[in-house]
Amino acid sequence: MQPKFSRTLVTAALPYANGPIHLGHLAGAYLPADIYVRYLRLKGEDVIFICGSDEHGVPITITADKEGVTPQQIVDRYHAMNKDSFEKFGMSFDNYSRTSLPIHHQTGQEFFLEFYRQKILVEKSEKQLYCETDRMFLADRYVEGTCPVCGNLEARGDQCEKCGTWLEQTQLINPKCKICGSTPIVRETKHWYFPLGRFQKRLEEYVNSKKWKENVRSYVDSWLKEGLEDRAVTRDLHWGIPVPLQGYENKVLYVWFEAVLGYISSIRELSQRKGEPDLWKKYWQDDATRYIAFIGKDNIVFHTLIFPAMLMAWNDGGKSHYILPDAVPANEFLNFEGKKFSKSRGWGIDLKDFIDVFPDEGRDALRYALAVNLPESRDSDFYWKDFQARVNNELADTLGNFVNRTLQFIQRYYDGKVPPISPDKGRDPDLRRDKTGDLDKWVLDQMDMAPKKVGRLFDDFKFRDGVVEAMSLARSANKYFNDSEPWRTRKENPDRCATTINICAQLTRSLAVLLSPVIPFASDEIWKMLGLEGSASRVKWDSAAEMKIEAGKQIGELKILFSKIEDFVIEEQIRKTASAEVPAETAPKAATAPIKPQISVDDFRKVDLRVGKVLTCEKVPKSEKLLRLEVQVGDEKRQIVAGISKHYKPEDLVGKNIIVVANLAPAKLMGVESNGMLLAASTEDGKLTVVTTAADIDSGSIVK
Ligand code: B3M
Ligand code: ZN
Repeated sequence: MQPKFSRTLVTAALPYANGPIHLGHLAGAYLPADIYVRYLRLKGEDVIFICGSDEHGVPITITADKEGVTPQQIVDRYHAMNKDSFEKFGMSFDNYSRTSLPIHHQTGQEFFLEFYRQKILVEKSEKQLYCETDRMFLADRYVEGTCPVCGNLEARGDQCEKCGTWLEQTQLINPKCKICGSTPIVRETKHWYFPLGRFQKRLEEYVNSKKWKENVRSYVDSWLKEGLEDRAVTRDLHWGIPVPLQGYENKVLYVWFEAVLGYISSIRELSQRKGEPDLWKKYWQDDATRYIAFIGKDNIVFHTLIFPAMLMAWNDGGKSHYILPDAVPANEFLNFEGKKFSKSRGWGIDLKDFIDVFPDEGRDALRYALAVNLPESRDSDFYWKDFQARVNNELADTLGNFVNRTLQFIQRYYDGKVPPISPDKGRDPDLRRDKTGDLDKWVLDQMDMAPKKVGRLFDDFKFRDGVVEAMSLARSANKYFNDSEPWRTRKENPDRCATTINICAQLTRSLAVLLSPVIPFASDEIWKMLGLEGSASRVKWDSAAEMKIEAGKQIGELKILFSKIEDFVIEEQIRKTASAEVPAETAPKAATAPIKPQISVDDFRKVDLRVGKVLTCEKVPKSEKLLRLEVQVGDEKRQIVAGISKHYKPEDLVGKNIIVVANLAPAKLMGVESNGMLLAASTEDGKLTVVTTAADIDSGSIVK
């Protein structure tokens, strides 16, 4: 199918340069992107692969504060480390840039000023927490306090991780500055907002005009259904791209506004390095280019709604015209040994540590084990035992074994030269087996179909299935070798044997091409062992269907492609993983949260606790944690939102007498007003029960 595009721009999410890249990152965006780009290059397509470090934002400054160094030192360390890890694992970027570069600052400011010139930005003043000790406005992650919904003492300024409530930092009870621990004051501050809501209609048309993966489309639809709200594009931070406006000297562009523009600045940087300063326009400003953005699921809204809206807004200005993403094949999450990766809890393994344990062929081994288990439509899991099985049973015993038997046979019995095919005389006298050479035909038909079948799956971003399809040719090749019994025909029917081994050499080459997007290093090893020039990743994809190896071809030096992973090696990794985090069942019983500072009875009397009868209860749309209750409190009816849907089915709460904090200031949670708070008891390890009256009593009764 001829693509209607003449070139493809592929980007992969810019990872924050505040920590090492781990397996989950590879599986989330980078490996699928690299497999796809390598495949397109094999198809002879004009493709450019762009990425870089995301070096601004609060994740960076928090890490810097924690280590007592500057943000620049953090990003310098992790940019270099991650660039090196990506290179080691064969991420074949055409450019891996970084957003602290001047060229990115210029790009971010250019877009901001264009929107400012168009007068589409909205300036809003808002209340924000300001720390007088650190003399700075506190970004959400710099604030911690009690969640007004579930009482979690460590709720962050933007969200309570315990009940999932999205918060305004001024809603936190008893907020604390996370840098110095002091109590911040509320101060007015001004920020510029991008009017995302104004693009809702056009974004709906854009979304409806593209093909999305199921997991992406449902997420986007829920955001559109909720209604798009204005998005802040400036922040009170010192680290980032300065806002190029008078009176905004102490503010920077919001990281999520400028990071996506890193895909543009990265190509501009590459263009300058190549001495073709306008090269980037061929990719970003030409409708003949198809743009595909590979990301993890937590970046979907930024790449399917916010970035397209920004590009639409730029295009409205008429200065030039950017293309929009044609596809955003976001993956779900990869878990590690059954749990989420967690840097803070040391749960997972970084690429740089992995390569220390599994050097050389470990790179392909990991690429392969992740590729056949990518979280393409749902979260998936990396288990050490599964990794060992994939390497030992598939890479070593299936692929490696076939390649080795074929080449060993050529070396030992044909003086290292690929023997000729003799179709007429090369028939097996035992026609029962081979009346029309159907054993050869059987395997050659599969070889003929393989690039089409695997290619179709890769075209649809179904990399797992594509790799499985390529490996099924390796399984058929092994069956062909076994059933042809060259060790027997070598004596009884040398022409037959020669035909078999020639076909096996062709299959070996075909597998090297089909698998080179996934295991590029091993594919090149096979290429070298076949005595072929160049690289398996630089030939034509469709040539995997052809018998390209000439009879008489001298093969190269042989080596074992994949050595098996011993049990003790894996057991050691499992032990290290287990010790990284004491399993909950053996952890010392979580001590209850420390008792808060003493208060007087007068303080307590300020809180008005009442009995409330639950009349109705339902889930809050788009939230995994919130329930909306209608509660009778005396003669008034109230709406209360609570982060307890993980613990209760709505119908179980109807009719219950709960305890309500009746004089708490109303709060808006996920867009739903909560007029009061219900009391619930919870433990550190996540158990929760709602407090109710032991016997029936009138609603509105005072609790003291
Ligand atoms: N750095 C979030 C992340 O690392 C963000 C991605 C930016 S892509 C422009 O997941
Ligand atoms: Zn909470």
